[in-house]
Amino acid sequence: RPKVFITREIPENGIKLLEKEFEVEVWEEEREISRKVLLERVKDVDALVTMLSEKIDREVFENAPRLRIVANYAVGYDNIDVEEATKRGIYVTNTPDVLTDATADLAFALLLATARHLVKGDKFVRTGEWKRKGIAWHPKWFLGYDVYGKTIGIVGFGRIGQAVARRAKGFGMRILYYSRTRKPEVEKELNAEFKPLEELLRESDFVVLAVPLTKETMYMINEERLKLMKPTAILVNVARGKVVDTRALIKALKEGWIAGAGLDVYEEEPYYNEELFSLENVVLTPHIGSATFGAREGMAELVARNLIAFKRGEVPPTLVNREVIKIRKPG
Ligand code: 8YV
Repeated sequence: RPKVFITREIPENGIKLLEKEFEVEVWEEEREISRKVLLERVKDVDALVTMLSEKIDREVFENAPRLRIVANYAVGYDNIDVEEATKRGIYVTNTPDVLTDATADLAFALLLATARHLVKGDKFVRTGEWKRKGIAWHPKWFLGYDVYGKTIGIVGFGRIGQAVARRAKGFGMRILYYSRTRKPEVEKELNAEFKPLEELLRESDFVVLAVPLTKETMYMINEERLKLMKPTAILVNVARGKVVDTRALIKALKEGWIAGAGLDVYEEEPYYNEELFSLENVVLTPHIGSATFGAREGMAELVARNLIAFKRGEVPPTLVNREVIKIRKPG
Protein backbone atom coordinates (compact mmCIF):
# COMPACT_ATOMS: atom_id res chain seq x y z
CA ARG A 1 0.00 0.00 0.00
CA PRO A 2 1.27 3.48 -0.74
CA LYS A 3 2.46 5.49 2.21
CA VAL A 4 1.06 8.87 3.21
CA PHE A 5 2.63 11.13 5.81
CA ILE A 6 0.38 13.70 7.49
CA THR A 7 2.30 16.54 9.11
CA ARG A 8 -0.39 17.32 11.74
CA GLU A 9 -3.10 15.51 13.58
CA ILE A 10 -6.12 16.12 11.35
CA PRO A 11 -9.64 15.00 12.36
CA GLU A 12 -10.25 11.26 12.64
CA ASN A 13 -12.75 11.09 9.77
CA GLY A 14 -9.99 11.90 7.26
CA ILE A 15 -7.50 9.51 8.81
CA LYS A 16 -10.07 6.67 8.85
CA LEU A 17 -10.81 7.13 5.15
CA LEU A 18 -7.11 7.18 4.32
CA GLU A 19 -6.33 4.09 6.38
CA LYS A 20 -8.52 2.01 4.07
CA GLU A 21 -6.18 2.64 1.15
CA PHE A 22 -2.87 3.90 2.48
CA GLU A 23 -0.32 3.16 5.09
CA VAL A 24 -0.82 6.27 7.23
CA GLU A 25 1.75 8.02 9.39
CA VAL A 26 0.82 11.10 11.40
CA TRP A 27 3.05 13.67 13.10
CA GLU A 28 1.25 13.68 16.42
CA GLU A 29 3.16 16.30 18.37
CA GLU A 30 1.47 19.62 19.10
CA ARG A 31 4.55 21.46 17.95
CA GLU A 32 5.15 21.84 14.22
CA ILE A 33 7.42 19.38 12.55
CA SER A 34 10.91 20.86 12.13
CA ARG A 35 12.33 21.32 8.67
CA LYS A 36 15.04 18.78 9.43
CA VAL A 37 12.58 16.10 10.51
CA LEU A 38 10.26 16.85 7.60
CA LEU A 39 13.10 16.35 5.13
CA GLU A 40 13.85 13.06 6.84
CA ARG A 41 10.26 11.82 7.03
CA VAL A 42 9.43 12.41 3.35
CA LYS A 43 12.17 10.06 2.14
CA ASP A 44 9.90 7.06 1.55
CA VAL A 45 6.44 8.58 1.16
CA ASP A 46 4.18 8.44 -1.90
CA ALA A 47 1.80 11.10 -0.66
CA LEU A 48 2.02 14.00 1.74
CA VAL A 49 -0.62 15.97 3.64
CA THR A 50 0.79 19.37 4.52
CA MET A 51 -0.11 22.47 6.50
CA LEU A 52 0.41 26.13 5.76
CA SER A 53 3.26 26.32 8.23
CA GLU A 54 5.43 24.04 6.08
CA LYS A 55 7.29 25.25 3.07
CA ILE A 56 7.03 22.59 0.41
CA ASP A 57 9.72 23.43 -2.09
CA ARG A 58 12.38 21.93 -4.33
CA GLU A 59 14.43 20.70 -1.37
CA VAL A 60 11.45 18.74 -0.04
CA PHE A 61 10.78 17.25 -3.48
CA GLU A 62 14.44 16.32 -3.86
CA ASN A 63 14.27 14.46 -0.56
CA ALA A 64 11.11 12.63 -1.56
CA PRO A 65 11.89 10.59 -4.68
CA ARG A 66 8.62 8.61 -4.43
CA LEU A 67 6.36 11.58 -3.82
CA ARG A 68 3.46 11.82 -6.29
CA ILE A 69 0.90 14.02 -4.57
CA VAL A 70 0.79 16.79 -1.98
CA ALA A 71 -2.61 17.50 -0.42
CA ASN A 72 -2.56 20.84 1.39
CA TYR A 73 -4.83 21.02 4.42
CA ALA A 74 -5.85 24.58 3.48
CA VAL A 75 -7.47 26.42 0.62
CA GLY A 76 -4.45 28.71 0.21
CA TYR A 77 -1.31 27.05 -1.10
CA ASP A 78 1.26 29.83 -1.04
CA ASN A 79 3.41 27.50 1.09
CA ILE A 80 3.90 25.19 -1.89
CA ASP A 81 6.11 25.75 -4.92
CA VAL A 82 3.42 24.59 -7.34
CA GLU A 83 5.49 25.32 -10.43
CA GLU A 84 8.28 23.08 -9.20
CA ALA A 85 5.78 20.37 -8.25
CA THR A 86 4.21 20.47 -11.71
CA LYS A 87 7.59 20.17 -13.42
CA ARG A 88 8.19 17.03 -11.42
CA GLY A 89 4.75 15.60 -12.18
CA ILE A 90 3.64 15.98 -8.56
CA TYR A 91 -0.07 16.63 -8.02
CA VAL A 92 -1.07 19.44 -5.64
CA THR A 93 -4.54 19.71 -4.11
CA ASN A 94 -6.21 22.13 -1.67
CA THR A 95 -9.42 22.33 0.39
CA PRO A 96 -11.78 24.92 -1.12
CA ASP A 97 -15.54 25.25 -0.36
CA VAL A 98 -15.59 23.31 2.90
CA LEU A 99 -14.11 26.26 4.82
CA THR A 100 -15.74 29.13 2.93
CA ASP A 101 -18.58 29.80 5.36
CA ALA A 102 -16.45 29.38 8.46
CA THR A 103 -13.95 31.92 7.14
CA ALA A 104 -16.63 34.38 6.04
CA ASP A 105 -18.25 34.07 9.48
CA LEU A 106 -14.95 34.93 11.12
CA ALA A 107 -14.49 37.92 8.80
CA PHE A 108 -17.86 39.19 9.95
CA ALA A 109 -17.09 38.43 13.57
CA LEU A 110 -13.92 40.53 13.31
CA LEU A 111 -15.78 43.29 11.51
CA LEU A 112 -18.47 43.47 14.20
CA ALA A 113 -16.04 43.00 17.08
CA THR A 114 -13.82 45.84 15.86
CA ALA A 115 -16.68 48.17 15.00
CA ARG A 116 -18.41 47.65 18.36
CA HIS A 117 -15.39 47.35 20.71
CA LEU A 118 -16.30 43.83 21.72
CA VAL A 119 -12.91 42.91 23.14
CA LYS A 120 -12.39 46.21 24.91
CA GLY A 121 -15.87 45.87 26.41
CA ASP A 122 -15.25 42.32 27.53
CA LYS A 123 -12.03 43.38 29.25
CA PHE A 124 -13.82 46.30 30.91
CA VAL A 125 -16.39 43.95 32.45
CA ARG A 126 -14.19 41.00 33.39
CA THR A 127 -11.31 42.97 34.91
CA GLY A 128 -13.69 44.72 37.27
CA GLU A 129 -12.98 48.12 35.72
CA TRP A 130 -16.72 48.70 35.29
CA LYS A 131 -17.45 47.95 38.94
CA ARG A 132 -14.50 50.07 40.08
CA LYS A 133 -15.80 53.02 38.11
CA GLY A 134 -19.12 52.62 39.88
CA ILE A 135 -21.09 54.10 36.97
CA ALA A 136 -23.78 51.97 35.33
CA TRP A 137 -23.38 53.56 31.90
CA HIS A 138 -22.51 56.75 30.15
CA PRO A 139 -23.93 57.95 26.83
CA LYS A 140 -20.45 58.46 25.46
CA TRP A 141 -18.92 55.14 26.48
CA PHE A 142 -17.72 52.60 23.94
CA LEU A 143 -19.14 54.40 20.97
CA GLY A 144 -18.62 52.27 17.90
CA TYR A 145 -19.35 52.43 14.22
CA ASP A 146 -22.67 51.57 12.64
CA VAL A 147 -22.60 48.45 10.53
CA TYR A 148 -26.13 48.01 9.21
CA GLY A 149 -26.65 49.85 5.94
CA LYS A 150 -23.00 50.89 5.55
CA THR A 151 -20.68 50.22 2.61
CA ILE A 152 -18.47 47.15 2.54
CA GLY A 153 -15.59 46.78 0.08
CA ILE A 154 -14.49 43.22 -0.54
CA VAL A 155 -11.05 42.74 -2.04
CA GLY A 156 -10.92 39.34 -3.74
CA PHE A 157 -14.30 38.06 -4.89
CA GLY A 158 -13.77 34.32 -4.96
CA ARG A 159 -15.67 31.87 -2.78
CA ILE A 160 -14.83 33.53 0.53
CA GLY A 161 -15.30 37.09 -0.76
CA GLN A 162 -18.71 36.19 -2.12
CA ALA A 163 -19.69 34.47 1.14
CA VAL A 164 -18.77 37.68 2.98
CA ALA A 165 -21.01 39.57 0.52
CA ARG A 166 -23.93 37.23 1.33
CA ARG A 167 -23.59 38.09 4.98
CA ALA A 168 -23.28 41.80 4.13
CA LYS A 169 -26.55 41.59 2.22
CA GLY A 170 -28.30 40.56 5.43
CA PHE A 171 -26.79 43.62 7.06
CA GLY A 172 -28.36 45.86 4.43
CA MET A 173 -24.95 46.95 3.19
CA ARG A 174 -23.95 48.46 -0.11
CA ILE A 175 -21.50 45.93 -1.55
CA LEU A 176 -18.41 46.93 -3.54
CA TYR A 177 -15.86 44.44 -4.75
CA TYR A 178 -12.51 44.35 -6.45
CA SER A 179 -11.18 41.29 -8.18
CA ARG A 180 -8.83 40.32 -11.02
CA THR A 181 -11.81 39.37 -13.14
CA ARG A 182 -15.27 40.87 -13.07
CA LYS A 183 -18.06 38.51 -12.08
CA PRO A 184 -21.23 39.78 -13.77
CA GLU A 185 -23.45 36.85 -12.69
CA VAL A 186 -22.61 37.27 -9.01
CA GLU A 187 -22.83 41.06 -9.29
CA LYS A 188 -26.49 40.61 -10.08
CA GLU A 189 -27.19 37.94 -7.48
CA LEU A 190 -25.51 39.84 -4.67
CA ASN A 191 -26.19 43.33 -5.91
CA ALA A 192 -22.44 43.99 -5.83
CA GLU A 193 -20.64 46.73 -7.75
CA PHE A 194 -17.19 46.23 -9.23
CA LYS A 195 -14.78 49.07 -8.37
CA PRO A 196 -11.12 49.66 -9.09
CA LEU A 197 -9.18 49.06 -5.83
CA GLU A 198 -8.46 52.74 -5.18
CA GLU A 199 -12.12 53.70 -5.51
CA LEU A 200 -13.22 50.82 -3.33
CA LEU A 201 -10.82 51.94 -0.60
CA ARG A 202 -12.05 55.51 -0.80
CA GLU A 203 -15.73 54.62 -0.59
CA SER A 204 -15.88 51.75 1.91
CA ASP A 205 -16.69 51.87 5.61
CA PHE A 206 -15.40 48.31 5.96
CA VAL A 207 -12.72 46.74 3.79
CA VAL A 208 -12.44 42.95 3.92
CA LEU A 209 -9.42 41.24 2.36
CA ALA A 210 -10.13 37.82 0.85
CA VAL A 211 -7.45 37.42 -1.82
CA PRO A 212 -4.91 34.62 -2.13
CA LEU A 213 -1.28 35.59 -1.55
CA THR A 214 0.44 35.93 -4.93
CA LYS A 215 3.12 38.15 -6.42
CA GLU A 216 0.34 40.58 -7.33
CA THR A 217 -1.32 40.74 -3.91
CA MET A 218 1.85 40.87 -1.79
CA TYR A 219 1.71 44.16 0.19
CA MET A 220 -1.27 45.23 -1.87
CA ILE A 221 -2.49 47.27 1.10
CA ASN A 222 0.41 49.65 1.57
CA GLU A 223 0.86 53.12 3.04
CA GLU A 224 -0.40 54.90 -0.04
CA ARG A 225 -3.56 52.79 -0.21
CA LEU A 226 -4.27 52.97 3.52
CA LYS A 227 -4.21 56.74 3.12
CA LEU A 228 -7.09 56.49 0.66
CA MET A 229 -9.37 54.90 3.27
CA LYS A 230 -11.83 56.87 5.37
CA PRO A 231 -10.67 57.85 8.88
CA THR A 232 -13.79 56.03 10.11
CA ALA A 233 -13.10 52.85 8.12
CA ILE A 234 -12.21 49.42 9.46
CA LEU A 235 -9.90 46.93 7.73
CA VAL A 236 -10.46 43.19 8.15
CA ASN A 237 -7.89 40.64 6.98
CA VAL A 238 -8.75 36.94 6.78
CA ALA A 239 -6.50 36.33 3.75
CA ARG A 240 -2.77 36.33 4.36
CA GLY A 241 -0.67 38.64 6.52
CA LYS A 242 1.61 39.61 3.66
CA VAL A 243 -1.27 41.18 1.72
CA VAL A 244 -0.87 44.11 4.15
CA ASP A 245 2.25 46.09 4.97
CA THR A 246 1.98 45.78 8.76
CA ARG A 247 4.30 48.71 9.48
CA ALA A 248 2.13 50.97 7.37
CA LEU A 249 -1.00 49.55 9.02
CA ILE A 250 0.33 50.32 12.50
CA LYS A 251 1.08 53.86 11.38
CA ALA A 252 -2.42 54.16 9.94
CA LEU A 253 -4.01 52.94 13.18
CA LYS A 254 -1.84 55.16 15.37
CA GLU A 255 -2.24 58.29 13.33
CA GLY A 256 -5.96 57.80 12.70
CA TRP A 257 -5.89 57.37 8.92
CA ILE A 258 -8.31 54.52 9.61
CA ALA A 259 -10.44 53.69 12.65
CA GLY A 260 -9.53 50.10 13.34
CA ALA A 261 -8.52 46.67 12.12
CA GLY A 262 -9.62 43.11 12.71
CA LEU A 263 -6.83 40.68 11.87
CA ASP A 264 -6.73 36.90 11.70
CA VAL A 265 -3.50 36.59 9.72
CA TYR A 266 0.00 38.05 10.10
CA GLU A 267 3.21 38.51 8.18
CA GLU A 268 4.84 35.82 10.29
CA GLU A 269 3.02 33.28 12.39
CA PRO A 270 3.16 32.86 15.33
CA TYR A 271 3.09 36.64 15.62
CA TYR A 272 4.26 39.01 18.30
CA ASN A 273 4.40 42.78 17.97
CA GLU A 274 4.12 44.97 21.06
CA GLU A 275 3.46 48.06 19.04
CA LEU A 276 0.43 46.50 17.38
CA PHE A 277 -0.75 44.83 20.58
CA SER A 278 -0.68 48.12 22.48
CA LEU A 279 -3.35 49.56 20.17
CA GLU A 280 -6.92 49.46 21.41
CA ASN A 281 -8.53 49.75 17.99
CA VAL A 282 -7.52 46.30 16.82
CA VAL A 283 -9.08 42.90 17.38
CA LEU A 284 -6.70 39.99 16.85
CA THR A 285 -7.28 36.27 16.37
CA PRO A 286 -4.61 33.59 15.76
CA HIS A 287 -5.36 32.44 12.18
CA ILE A 288 -8.60 30.64 13.02
CA GLY A 289 -10.67 31.41 9.92
CA SER A 290 -11.32 27.75 9.20
CA ALA A 291 -11.21 26.59 12.81
CA THR A 292 -14.72 25.21 13.23
CA PHE A 293 -15.57 21.56 13.88
CA GLY A 294 -17.46 21.39 10.61
CA ALA A 295 -14.84 23.04 8.42
CA ARG A 296 -11.96 21.04 9.86
CA GLU A 297 -13.82 17.77 9.27
CA GLY A 298 -14.75 18.87 5.78
CA MET A 299 -11.09 19.67 5.09
CA ALA A 300 -9.98 16.26 6.39
CA GLU A 301 -12.51 14.48 4.22
CA LEU A 302 -11.55 16.46 1.14
CA VAL A 303 -7.85 15.78 1.68
CA ALA A 304 -8.67 12.05 1.88
CA ARG A 305 -10.94 12.15 -1.18
CA ASN A 306 -8.18 13.81 -3.19
CA LEU A 307 -5.59 11.22 -2.23
CA ILE A 308 -7.92 8.27 -2.76
CA ALA A 309 -9.05 9.53 -6.17
CA PHE A 310 -5.42 9.96 -7.20
CA LYS A 311 -4.53 6.46 -6.03
CA ARG A 312 -7.39 5.02 -8.08
CA GLY A 313 -6.12 6.75 -11.21
CA GLU A 314 -8.77 9.49 -11.15
CA VAL A 315 -8.21 13.22 -11.29
CA PRO A 316 -8.36 14.53 -7.68
CA PRO A 317 -11.51 16.63 -7.14
CA THR A 318 -9.70 19.80 -6.06
CA LEU A 319 -6.51 19.61 -8.06
CA VAL A 320 -4.63 22.91 -8.14
CA ASN A 321 -2.14 22.24 -10.97
CA ARG A 322 -4.21 20.75 -13.81
CA GLU A 323 -1.25 21.07 -16.17
CA VAL A 324 0.34 18.18 -14.27
CA ILE A 325 -2.08 15.73 -15.92
CA LYS A 326 -0.20 16.20 -19.20
CA ILE A 327 3.04 15.23 -17.50
CA ARG A 328 1.81 12.25 -15.51
CA LYS A 329 -1.51 10.43 -15.29
CA PRO A 330 -2.92 10.06 -11.76
CA GLY A 331 -2.33 6.82 -9.93
C1 8YV B 1 -5.54 26.77 7.10
C2 8YV B 1 -6.02 28.78 5.75
O1 8YV B 1 -6.32 25.71 6.77
O2 8YV B 1 -7.17 27.37 4.28
C3 8YV B 1 -6.36 28.28 4.40
O3 8YV B 1 -5.82 28.81 3.42
O4 8YV B 1 -5.46 29.79 5.88
C4 8YV B 1 -6.39 28.00 6.98
O5 8YV B 1 -7.71 27.66 6.90
C5 8YV B 1 -5.00 26.48 8.43
O6 8YV B 1 -4.12 27.48 8.76
C6 8YV B 1 -4.30 25.13 8.44
O7 8YV B 1 -3.25 25.03 7.49
